[in-house]
Amino acid sequence: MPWFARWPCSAAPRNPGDTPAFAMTPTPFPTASSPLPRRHALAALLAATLGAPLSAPWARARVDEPAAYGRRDDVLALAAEIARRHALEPAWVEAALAQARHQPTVVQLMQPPVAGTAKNWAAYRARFIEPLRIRAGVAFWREHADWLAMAQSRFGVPPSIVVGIVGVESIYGREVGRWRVLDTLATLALDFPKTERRDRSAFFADELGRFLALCRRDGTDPTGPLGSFAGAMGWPQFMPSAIEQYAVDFDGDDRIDLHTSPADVIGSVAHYLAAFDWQPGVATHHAVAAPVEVADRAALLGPDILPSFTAAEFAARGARLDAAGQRHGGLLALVELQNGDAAPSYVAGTENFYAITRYNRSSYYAMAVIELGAAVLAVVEATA
Ligand SMILES: [Ca+2]
Repeated sequence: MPWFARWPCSAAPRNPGDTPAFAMTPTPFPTASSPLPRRHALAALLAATLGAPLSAPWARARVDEPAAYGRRDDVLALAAEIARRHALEPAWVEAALAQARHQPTVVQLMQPPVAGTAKNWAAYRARFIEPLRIRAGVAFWREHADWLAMAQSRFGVPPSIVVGIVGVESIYGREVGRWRVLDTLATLALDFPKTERRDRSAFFADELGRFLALCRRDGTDPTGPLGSFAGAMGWPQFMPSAIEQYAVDFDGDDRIDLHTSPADVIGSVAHYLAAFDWQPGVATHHAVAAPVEVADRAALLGPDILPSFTAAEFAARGARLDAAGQRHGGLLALVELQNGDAAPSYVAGTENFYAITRYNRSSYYAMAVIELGAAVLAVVEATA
């Protein structure tokens, strides 16, 4: 999916100093990623994610005025660091990075949004909750219903959420990105458009190292794999770190394939959410009328999307939850979705709303995932 919505996300780090989550990309907002604990060391990783199944898009790699990085001093220094960190042969890493090409368009895409750009949930929603994507989602659901059910059984994540994520990320594999991952990650590691408050070059340097390590292990030519302008790959648009930690071989063919195995895609997305504490059976959000008093509203909006208040605390601040929300046993977040010059929309996000934002740190993203999944489910149920 094209990166059209470039306003900053309204997501809050779980902890101060947290860097962003990662499966990013064609996802609407530039999210960074965090050095999260490695819960799973997976074998045979990119067997297909970076391997043969990517062959189709190979020849169509997008290139804008390419200029190979070659053997610049900073390139050599980065190569040495990556080789050391991942126990790779320095000469192999240097040779790989020497082939990386600076992509000016990628740098432009990473520029921060223009100050004052109004967020608009209604416009954002319309890009994702639309007939083409819903139809594709219905077809995906029907074709892979068994894997979706198995993922729910194994990880507790309902089909509608998995279907929503894969739809928003890549329209079920139709838009997986056409940039050489080597180029985009090298460009963002070496030439990130830095500002005083924003420099994610270290994040991309880390992803570049993980990408090269995966290529080396699987015998993949680093110039082969394609992805988004931010380096995310496959139907679920996983960054290299996410592939390392959360991708799973769900169909049991001994390789992980996020490009041609819908089963692996479904299992990997569900596993990702489960790893971020998805609570089976808990709603993603509840309807709420925000407090009328400005101070009360500001207090509830303070922690942003991090669930921080009980239903009773919502009530005490004058927020009116629906009946199910009033019975919610966990914590809630008052999520504000701006609508340009019109009045904002509000929902009470649960722990599961927050879990979706670990995929992409944006409440707008999470809401689009939820609503797309719900729209697809409605059609699936109505036409069963
Ligand atoms: Ca597999």
